[in-house]
Amino acid sequence: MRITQAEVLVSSPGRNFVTLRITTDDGLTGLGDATLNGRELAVAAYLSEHVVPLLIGRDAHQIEDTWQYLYRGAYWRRGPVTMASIAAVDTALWDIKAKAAGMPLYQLLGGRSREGLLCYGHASGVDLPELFDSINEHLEEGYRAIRVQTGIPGLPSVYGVASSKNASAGSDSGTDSRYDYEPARRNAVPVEETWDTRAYLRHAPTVFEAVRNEFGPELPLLHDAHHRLTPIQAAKLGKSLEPYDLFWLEDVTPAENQAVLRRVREHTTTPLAIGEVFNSIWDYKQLFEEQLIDYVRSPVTHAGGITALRRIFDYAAVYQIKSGVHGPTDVSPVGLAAAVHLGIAIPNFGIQEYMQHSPATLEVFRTAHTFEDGLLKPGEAPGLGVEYDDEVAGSFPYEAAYLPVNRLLDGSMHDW
Ligand code: KDG
Ligand code: MG
Repeated sequence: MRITQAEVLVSSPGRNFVTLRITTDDGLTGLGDATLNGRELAVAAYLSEHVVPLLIGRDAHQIEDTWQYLYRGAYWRRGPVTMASIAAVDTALWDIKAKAAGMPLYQLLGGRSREGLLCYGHASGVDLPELFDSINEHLEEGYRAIRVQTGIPGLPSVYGVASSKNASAGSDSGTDSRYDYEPARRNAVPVEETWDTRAYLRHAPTVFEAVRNEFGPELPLLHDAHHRLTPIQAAKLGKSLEPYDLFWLEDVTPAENQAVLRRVREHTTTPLAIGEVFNSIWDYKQLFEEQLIDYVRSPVTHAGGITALRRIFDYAAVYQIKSGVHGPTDVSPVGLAAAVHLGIAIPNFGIQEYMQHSPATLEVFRTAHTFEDGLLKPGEAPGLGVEYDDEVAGSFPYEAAYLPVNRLLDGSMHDW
């Protein structure tokens, strides 16, 4: 089965997506997600200029060899642009292989290990009443685990927190107003936000205390610190949140310097999740071998595809570390479907992030996976179970959009 065509599809239904579609000589097609939020066109160019020409004529069944060819053959290994490109090829080839077998992809990955994937949703509020409303809405929708982010007194806005319910931001682009902080604003340059770590460290424990008082001890709660703390600040936060029994605390430090996580671990038993900006198994080596984290955040889209992420999960399992795959709306429905098929099969599944895609996105990407009673299920369609509608996509052209950047109150740039 030879590859005859590979198309790079860029569309913006609610937000920007880069999708690779591979076609074979027997007419099968496969999809892969290559979306890199705020840097989408770099991946599109890498694919169309440097990868697509190498794919034509290759045996679509040789997934591992193609992965090695693109990884080792580039000479310039790793990096988000390269690994998102390889991920898209790898995912599309798994989609094709499963369609050729007439099976949903998870069957080729070893079959079902569970009925569905426990998911967490993004609850947020500028203050406690709005946060509680948001948690209640998520619980009514079936979510059984909740990420909690709130406004911080003194700061005009905080990333990860929807603007006040009365605001209309987001509704014009067909996005869910609960998630109006993502997609990033469609601006020529990023929006600049301000940040005050001391105010955050004072406020966060009071929020979790209030949430536990209102919702009780059972509900799994998660929190994302978005890489903004020093090691000792991270240690302090983990310690101060211990009474509220978090499922995890995410991205406490930038984590490029992995050894600093030792300091955090020395001080707190709050479980740690890291890795949404990592792109290779090597990024996890020290974190795994010293057991410095509890959950792996990489998505299929940014870690080199199903082949590579499966390898990362197997390596993690040796250290009793579990999956906690990144699932914001900038991972496309194709990337999410890949995570669902992988998550249903692996032994060390932990939790799946599930931030729902907008209706506009789901008009372009028709998906077989479902969300029932708080669990994501892959469906039984052959392959990944995602169809891309070119006609609808044509009405959503690319628009430049950026995540915000972050400055301290004195104006200096801070970690995102
Ligand atoms: O592209 C960046 C977003 O996906 C990221 O900010 C979302 O941190 C995030 C999360 O945990 O979903
Ligand atoms: Mg995160």
